[in-house]
Amino acid sequence: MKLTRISCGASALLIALACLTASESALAVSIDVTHDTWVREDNADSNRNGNDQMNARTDIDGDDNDVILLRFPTSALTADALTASLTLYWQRDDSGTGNSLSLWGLNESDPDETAWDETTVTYNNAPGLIPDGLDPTAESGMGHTDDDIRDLDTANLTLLVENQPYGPQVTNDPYTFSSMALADFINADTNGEVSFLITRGELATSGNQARFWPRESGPGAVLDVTQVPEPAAIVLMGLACAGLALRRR
Ligand SMILES: [Ca+2]
Ligand SMILES: [Ca+2]
Ligand SMILES: [Ca+2]
Repeated sequence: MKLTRISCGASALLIALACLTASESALAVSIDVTHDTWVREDNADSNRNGNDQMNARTDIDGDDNDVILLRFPTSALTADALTASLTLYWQRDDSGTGNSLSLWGLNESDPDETAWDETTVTYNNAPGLIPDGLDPTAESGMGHTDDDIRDLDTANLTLLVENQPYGPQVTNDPYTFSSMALADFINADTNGEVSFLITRGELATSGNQARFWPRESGPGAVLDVTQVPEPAAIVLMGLACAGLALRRR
C-alpha cells in the first residue's frame, strides 16, 4: 500500500537522521589551550612565557618548585561531558622513571580564575598559589605537607588526578590525564573558561623536571571532551522509534 511505503521511507529517513545526529553529538570535541606557561619559585617575579618549555618540579632541597599553568575556553561545548582528558607533549628525552604528576583545577571561587595572563603571570601572583617565602628545606623540617611546600592554595583548587606516574620522557610523545573528576570539573564551569595547574606529585630533588612544549614552540596542550547526545538528538531518536512502531502496525 502506498501509505505504508511512505511510512517506511519516513521511518528509515528518521532513523538515519537520528543516528547521524547522535553520533555527531557524541563526538569528542578537541579544544586547544589559549594560555600556557610555567612559574618558578627560585625566580618568583619572573614571567616564563616565551620559554621553549614548561616545567613541573617539586624540590625540597632547594627553592625550585615549578608549576605549569593552563587555560582553555569551553564555548565549544554544547552538552555535559561524559569523558574528558588533558594531553600535553614532552619537550625533551629523559630516561628517568618513578616520578609522578598531579593535575589540579582552579575553582571559580578564585578571583583570578580567568584573569591571569600567560604573558604576565609569575610565581608570586599565580592563581592557586600562596607564596610564603619560606625555604622548602626548612618547611620540610617543620613537618609541612607536600602542598605547603609547593605553596598550593588548596582551598581554591580541586585535585583532579593525583600522583599519576610518568617517565621516561620522549620528545613529542603525548602524556594524558583523564578522570571522571576532570569531566565533573568541566561540567561545573559557568563562565566559559577552565584553568589548570600541574605539579610534580612527590618530593624529590630538582633533577628530572617534567618538561612539556608550550603552544608557541611545539604541540600545545589539548583538552578532549566526549559529550552526551544533545536533547534534540534524543527527540529525533524517539520520533524514529515511533515511526518504526507505526510501520509494524
Ligand atoms: Ca604560552
Ligand atoms: Ca611554602
Ligand atoms: Ca570556569
